Amino acid sequence: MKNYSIAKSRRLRSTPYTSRIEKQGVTAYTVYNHMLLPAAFGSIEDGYHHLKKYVQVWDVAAERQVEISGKDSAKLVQLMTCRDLSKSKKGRCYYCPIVDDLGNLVNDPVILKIADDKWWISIADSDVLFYAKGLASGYKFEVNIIEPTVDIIAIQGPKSFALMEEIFGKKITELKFFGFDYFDYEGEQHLIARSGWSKQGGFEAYIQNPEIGKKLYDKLFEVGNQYNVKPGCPNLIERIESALLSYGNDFDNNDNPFECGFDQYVSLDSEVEFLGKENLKKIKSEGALKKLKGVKIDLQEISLTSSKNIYDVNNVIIGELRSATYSPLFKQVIGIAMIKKPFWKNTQAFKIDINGKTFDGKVCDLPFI
Ligand code: THG
Repeated sequence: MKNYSIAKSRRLRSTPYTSRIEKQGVTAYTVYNHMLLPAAFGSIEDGYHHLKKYVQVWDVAAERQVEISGKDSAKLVQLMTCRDLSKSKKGRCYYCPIVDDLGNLVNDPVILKIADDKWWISIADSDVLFYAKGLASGYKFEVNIIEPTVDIIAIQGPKSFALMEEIFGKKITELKFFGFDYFDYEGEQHLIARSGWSKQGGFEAYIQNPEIGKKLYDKLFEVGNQYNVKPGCPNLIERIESALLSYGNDFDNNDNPFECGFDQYVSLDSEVEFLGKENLKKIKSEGALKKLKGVKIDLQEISLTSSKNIYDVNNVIIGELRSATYSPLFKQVIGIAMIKKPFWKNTQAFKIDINGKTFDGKVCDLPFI
């Protein structure tokens, strides 16, 4: 397949770290929230093995924040998510499906409760800012909605703990998963969470001062040298093996939370008010008609740029493959597919056509590991 370069412009926003990752050898970008998100530094498989063993520093500034503050901020944030946030605490992150009035998914952000009247919605790739502004206007909420200057650096991998402790001190190792606190660097306080889009452990530093951000970026490489630190990015292989879902790839606004396995984040029995609640109750009682599942295919490589139908032995379409990669762990192609009822059982065999050849596959549970 021929590859094309991406034409940069003001609209396709750079990050404070772009010049650094380009010096370090970024080889592919994707676009995320109208911003450059690195997609590869050479071989994705090499990056995968390195991420599982050492530590990587990622420019994930494209995980933009939608800041909602003011008297009605808690009401507006709750209106947008089906997860009950009534008992949420300051200093905690919450993985929250954002849904529309039909109960379909709009985004799957991490929501940070900064204060009782201030929230950061750390969004996946869709325009939550405008969704929030439209709702605030329609409901006449007293809120202020902005995209603040926040450019996240993720520090991921098993050696991230030692590296971060050296820079920020022992206190950072006491952070619980999905907790955050403030840490001093260059005379300013920085919000750092124990989170990130890998299952290899790590942190995300929400940097509000780009100049200090660049200094921290360089410092991570200076101190990280002894831990074999490398520049990296969300890794396709690692995230599929771990079943970290990607809005726009694995699911979108045509899917609801039950179809995507988000059942634990849908609080239908709570008192809280959110959009789509009645529709979600109806969908739940009727049962989902399709579900995201894992698949394993007898194939050694794949490059997926759109969804691909999969068929049973009678050539009936039973679903579509939405993300896929070769997995060094399973030594075959694995993927995430939306499978129709009643074909989503784990023994289901299927066929898929790739470049004019037919390959066999099997449906399995998510996550793979
Ligand atoms: N970090 C931050 N913002 C983000 C992402 C991130 N915004 C976009 C995107 N990633 C949002 N999607 C996800 C998906 C999964 C997780 C985080 C963000 C995740 N899930 C854990 C899991 O599945 O095990 C924990 C979920 C939980 O139980 O609460 O980490 O990565 N800042």
